[in-house]
Amino acid sequence: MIFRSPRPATILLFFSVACLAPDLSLAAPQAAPESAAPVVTKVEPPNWWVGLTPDLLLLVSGHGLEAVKVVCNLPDVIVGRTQSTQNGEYLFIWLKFGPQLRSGTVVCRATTPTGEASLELPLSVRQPTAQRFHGLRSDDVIYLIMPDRFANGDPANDEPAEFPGSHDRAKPRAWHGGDLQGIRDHIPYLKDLGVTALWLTPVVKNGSAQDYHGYGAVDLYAVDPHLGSLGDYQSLASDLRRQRMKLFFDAVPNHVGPGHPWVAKPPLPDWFHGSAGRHLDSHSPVKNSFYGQGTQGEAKNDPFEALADPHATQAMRQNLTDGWFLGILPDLNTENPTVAKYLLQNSIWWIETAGLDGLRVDTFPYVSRAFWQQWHAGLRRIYPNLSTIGEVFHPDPTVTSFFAGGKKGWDGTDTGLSTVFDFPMFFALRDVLLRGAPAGRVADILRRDELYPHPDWLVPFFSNHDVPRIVSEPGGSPEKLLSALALTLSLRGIPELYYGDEIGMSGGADPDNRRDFPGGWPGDAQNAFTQEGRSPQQQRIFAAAEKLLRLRREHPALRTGRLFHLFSDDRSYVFLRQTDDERLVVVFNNDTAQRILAIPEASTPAGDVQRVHALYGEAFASSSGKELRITAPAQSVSIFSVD
Ligand SMILES: [Ca+2]
Ligand SMILES: [Ca+2]
Repeated sequence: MIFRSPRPATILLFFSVACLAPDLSLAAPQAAPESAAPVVTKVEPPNWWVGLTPDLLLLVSGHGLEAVKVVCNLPDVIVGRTQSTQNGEYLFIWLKFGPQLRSGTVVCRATTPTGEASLELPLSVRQPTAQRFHGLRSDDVIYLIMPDRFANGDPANDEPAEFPGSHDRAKPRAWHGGDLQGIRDHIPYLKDLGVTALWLTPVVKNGSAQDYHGYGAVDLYAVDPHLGSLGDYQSLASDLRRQRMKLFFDAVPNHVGPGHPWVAKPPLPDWFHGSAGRHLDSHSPVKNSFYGQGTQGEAKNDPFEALADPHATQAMRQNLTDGWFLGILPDLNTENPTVAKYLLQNSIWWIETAGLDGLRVDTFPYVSRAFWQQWHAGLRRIYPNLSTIGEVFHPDPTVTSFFAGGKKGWDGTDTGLSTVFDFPMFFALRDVLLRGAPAGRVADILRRDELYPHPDWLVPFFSNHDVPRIVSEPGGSPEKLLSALALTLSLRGIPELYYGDEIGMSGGADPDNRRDFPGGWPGDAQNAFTQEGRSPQQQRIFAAAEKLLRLRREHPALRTGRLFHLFSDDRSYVFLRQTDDERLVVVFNNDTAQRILAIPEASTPAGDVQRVHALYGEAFASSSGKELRITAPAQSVSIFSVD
């Protein structure tokens, strides 16, 4: 998660609202009299599965939980040890499962000096796994949705009773009413468009009237009531599965929201890095010019250089990994084994509950690499094919590749992460298209692919929920958007698109880049989910996106072909994708005028061309036998097959 350049007033408002918002679902119990009988208000995780893990850590909330003895009713559920904390407001129970464990409800009784409390843990048989937990493949295209802003399928949940005043479509930082049902209703639209995997920003319960974005969790085991129920989330997942589409969950092990009940009462004294009153700020002292880099360019990034740098001191890294994000978001102490176990179980619970195919992992560099290694090992023991995609918001491939799994870094640690978003390509595309950087910058990013164990798994993109829409950036235009779209869908990797870019939605910096999809709300003046509802401009962009996605499905070279540079300079970049069966040439002209290119074929995979066949775009190309002659319109991308 990134909050781009928030104004101080915004932070203050966010902070104060979040802190003041009561969490009614888990109202902190009032201090109980010494003699009061123990009470259980919550058990995390709320349920589990037979045969999934050999043991389980329960975090029980309530009061008077000064257990002296905990006994469970099933012989194959063994209480290993227990720990009562916060004057009996939490009770940790370490359970071990025997080999004969069967489904059913475990009932455990905690005896305390003042009485007895019982808690239940339903254990179920796992759903068949064959159609679940598939992970990403090269034929996938990811579509990012902010559920509050996509479609309102259920107006009844727009303003849940426990969040009065939270819904107002006129306010860009309020909840707008989009929900999981709205996404379910538009699966046919997404299927027809040609995307195959949905990444939703966090659906977990958030605590403040401004947390429509989902990154301020107050309950890691609940769906936010604005979005629907856990059942709605499971239904969305199974609807997608029926369409052979995939679902990615946005995991945030780095932090919770300021309104989480843990902040006032941590389950352990070192549950967080620091406390609400005393903590580091994620803002690092290496920002700006430590490495001799200026702050030129519009796009900003976080200073992760120190993490990838074997010569950096602990002091240079500590703010990043242990600081509270922006000084606001409570940073979980992922070095504490109990916290780490809680977070691993939480991820397993969501994956198992919904049959997820993968996780998009927020603020990846802000968590210690040792944690990631352990977390991934725990996930892969159960889900060997699951994909994880890390957010490493940085333009330098030497930094982003440091966090990709499959190799050890200077610290001897392999994070286990499947892949990362291709932020260096994002920065390059924006700089080339909007800020006059040489077109060859695209090739310059690609030449560093050797740094990644799996460059073919990189996730190229040109837009997401943390950056202005490309059409609304200075220098932006529908033509620049179309170039970005065509490049993202024809470069190597598994591309990601941001909802609304397929119709050229506009929007500046957060939260303006999160406008409601037109037609997602009953009574909207326009319905861009349908062809008749789209303006000619929207339809032109939509048709291009649909066609590019279809070409990607029809031509394996666009998905898995080897990529060769054919030509690159300040204004143009031409590359070839090749499989055993086909060769495709992609021509990107960033010039403001038409351009004629003559590209030598000798000693390139573009040699021996007999025929050139246009697949996409308005360029004209032919082969003389010695060179490809291409006439490329101003600001365009075109694709040819050659044989
Ligand atoms: Ca709704
Ligand atoms: Ca952290």
